[in-house]
Amino acid sequence: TREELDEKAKSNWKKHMLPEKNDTDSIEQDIVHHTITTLCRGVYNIDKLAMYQATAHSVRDRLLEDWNCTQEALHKENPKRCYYMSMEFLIGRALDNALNCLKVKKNYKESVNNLGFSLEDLLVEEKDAALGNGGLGRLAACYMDSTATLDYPTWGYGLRYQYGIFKQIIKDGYQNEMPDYWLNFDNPWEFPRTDIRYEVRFHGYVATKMNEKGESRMSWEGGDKVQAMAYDVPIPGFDTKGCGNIRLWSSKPLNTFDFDSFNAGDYERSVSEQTNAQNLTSVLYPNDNHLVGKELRLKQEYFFVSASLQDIIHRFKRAKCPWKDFPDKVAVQMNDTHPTLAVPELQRILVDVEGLEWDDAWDIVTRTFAFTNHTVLPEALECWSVPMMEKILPRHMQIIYDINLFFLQKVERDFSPDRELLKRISIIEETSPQQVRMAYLAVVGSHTVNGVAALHSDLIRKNLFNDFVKYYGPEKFINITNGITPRRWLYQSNPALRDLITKTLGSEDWATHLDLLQGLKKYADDAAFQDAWADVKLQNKKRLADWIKTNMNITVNPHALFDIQVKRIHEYKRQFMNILSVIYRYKSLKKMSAEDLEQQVPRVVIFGGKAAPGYYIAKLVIKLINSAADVINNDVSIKDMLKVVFIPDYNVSLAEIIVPASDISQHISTAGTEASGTSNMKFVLNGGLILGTVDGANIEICEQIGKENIFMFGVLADAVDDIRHNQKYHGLFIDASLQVVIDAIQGGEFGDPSVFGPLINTLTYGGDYYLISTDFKSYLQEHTVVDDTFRDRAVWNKKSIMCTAGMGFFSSDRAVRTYAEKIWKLKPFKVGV
Ligand code: H53
Repeated sequence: TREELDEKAKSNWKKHMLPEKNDTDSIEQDIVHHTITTLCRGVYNIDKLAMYQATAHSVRDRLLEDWNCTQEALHKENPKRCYYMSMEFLIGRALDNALNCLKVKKNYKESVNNLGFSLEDLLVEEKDAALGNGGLGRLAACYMDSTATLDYPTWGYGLRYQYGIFKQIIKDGYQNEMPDYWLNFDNPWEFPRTDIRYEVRFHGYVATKMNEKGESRMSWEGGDKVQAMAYDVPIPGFDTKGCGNIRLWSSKPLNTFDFDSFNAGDYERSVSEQTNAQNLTSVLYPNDNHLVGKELRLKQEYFFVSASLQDIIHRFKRAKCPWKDFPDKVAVQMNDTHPTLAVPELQRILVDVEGLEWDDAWDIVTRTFAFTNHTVLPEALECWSVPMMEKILPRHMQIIYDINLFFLQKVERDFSPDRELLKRISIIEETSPQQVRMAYLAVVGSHTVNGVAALHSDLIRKNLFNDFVKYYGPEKFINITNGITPRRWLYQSNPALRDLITKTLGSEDWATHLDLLQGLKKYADDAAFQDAWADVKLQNKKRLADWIKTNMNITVNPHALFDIQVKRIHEYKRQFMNILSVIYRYKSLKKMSAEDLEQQVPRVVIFGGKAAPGYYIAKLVIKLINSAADVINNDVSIKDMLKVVFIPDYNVSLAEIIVPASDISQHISTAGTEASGTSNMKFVLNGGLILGTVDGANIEICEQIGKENIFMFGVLADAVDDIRHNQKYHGLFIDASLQVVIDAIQGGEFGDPSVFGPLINTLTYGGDYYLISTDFKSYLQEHTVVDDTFRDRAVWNKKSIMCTAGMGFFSSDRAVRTYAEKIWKLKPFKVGV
């Protein structure tokens, strides 16, 4: 280590540790240097991809400088740190973001030009880092951006999947999945740490052993071991010398060889076991808000927490602090229940390995962890079968039983001996086989539990965790409404609006102090400003229209109303209701006289999103959208008054083009089902209006921007249970407008109706769990209000400006600051000042 070097050597190091220069000449030199040395290429065979790689490497050099500077300072000062544990990080592309953060984009543009390329062309060469499914993973990425920007000493921990979320291909209107082998070309944004490796055990048995103090301790022995190797992904902060990090674990076979198999002449077997070990982190499970209780997934979860905790403890031990100080040095945020095994794992390490007493260990555990709940959907709540846990993690299962026993004893003693209550609140569900309720384990193992929007936090306090609220008291259950990073979701993705805002407000400070957008309000009625604002929107719609033309060969009119719903395809998000309303509109247009048709507001309805590969109904929704699009887009009689586009393979980099182009975006989940939603925030930040239900963060967006600037409809969350109950006992009421649409589908207007039978059945025979028939009429009415409002462009433009102006609250900077103050008890740690 550096401490061991002599003074002369140290000064030699210092002499050569010079900061990178950011003038165009130095940048060009660096790009050429990387072309030759890193890529082994030259001017004779450079192409766009290679040029992107060389450029990315030169930017990475600049980032790593900040990375090292930050980590060195942290190492020396050893402040309290936070670790954000998440099975998903949906980061997207890194180059543009890094250039903006480092404030070197302008010079890079020029340098790349001087070398015969265009920076815009290079940016699209980068593959998305798509290590996530949807909202949960993207939220983690936004939070990492904010912790870095605000200089909070925070690291993300996750898994380095070799296959990220699948590529979606649409064939005959159906979704097909293709693997996303995103590491095929070298990935300049990760740094392999070949020296940082930990062993992770599975299976085996529990034995009793004497520890050094002569006490009897349980010990987890035998089984199979896999190695976790670290890859670091630097996370630049915006306009700060500080640089954050996400450490991703990749499974590798142990270097030891299975000599038993080898001696038995079974060379193939010993190699295949090594391959199995490697496969552990191969693939991201492609389900969003839905648990598929696969053994490999459970192993991934344990592998992830085991490696991360070993790493955290290794760092903690360097400072030689006593164990009781652990929670003063370490805060761990569990992003949903996926990392919950960290609770019994830390307890195991403290008791079995470190020799602490159970109660002392448990005190440390519960002062360390906090838990974010992101869903109330029953199918998304993780429950693992006890027999599977016993097989894979025998010692953890014992510990979970003990945690549960001590917890129930306390509840019984201090609160209530009610058997029913004890059964309800138990971490173990007495089904056959028994199940471990991971959300309950997370609550019991954490000091603070938070929901992700006001309504959602209320609902979990009232329903999912109600017994826990009564037992622990309400203080433990707080709300922190989600946020998004304004850097990626406005500064980077909407340069035209960025420049207009900056010019109007007189500085770029809004990018780190989003409340400053309030300053736009005073221009909301200014005609010239409205025109400039509308012009930006039109440019962005043209950019999207061009993308659609180039990639899908569909022509859309950029002056039409762009109506967008992009998100995972899920029944609760009700893309089905959207396409049903589109069909209704189509049928209405077809009935109109030529004069009436002329008077309509032309619409382009855009969908995008992936369905989990095993989610049959969601895949039928995609098929229906595409079948309807086929008919509608080719019907000349409606004179281009309606177009339908399903954009394939929706991902972060597509979102960056789609979001700035909306007039309306739809967030129409059944009330009480969408915990927060975050794309709603992105659209409104970019001056798009919302058509939405009274659900998730829509409600708070409405409060912030004013109810006159949002289109809301539908029943409220607290009515949903009664409506479902009534439907069950009295049957559904299908409105005439909905019946028209069902008849059209069943009559074969959009192809073979038998294909859509199961989908229609979810409404008619299936009980309409997501209340489409209940909300359909008010949904159609609100669509009419949208059309009427759009006709008056001055009114619309004002609303659009007020939308952006009111979005300060939804910055992920605000969210992260609240986490740091209320949960992590963390202070910013500024370097290089
Ligand atoms: O998390 C987002 C929320 C959104 C919620 C989503 C989510 C997942 O993407 C996956 C699992 C899960 O439990 C929740 O559905 O409403 O905005 C971030 O909090």
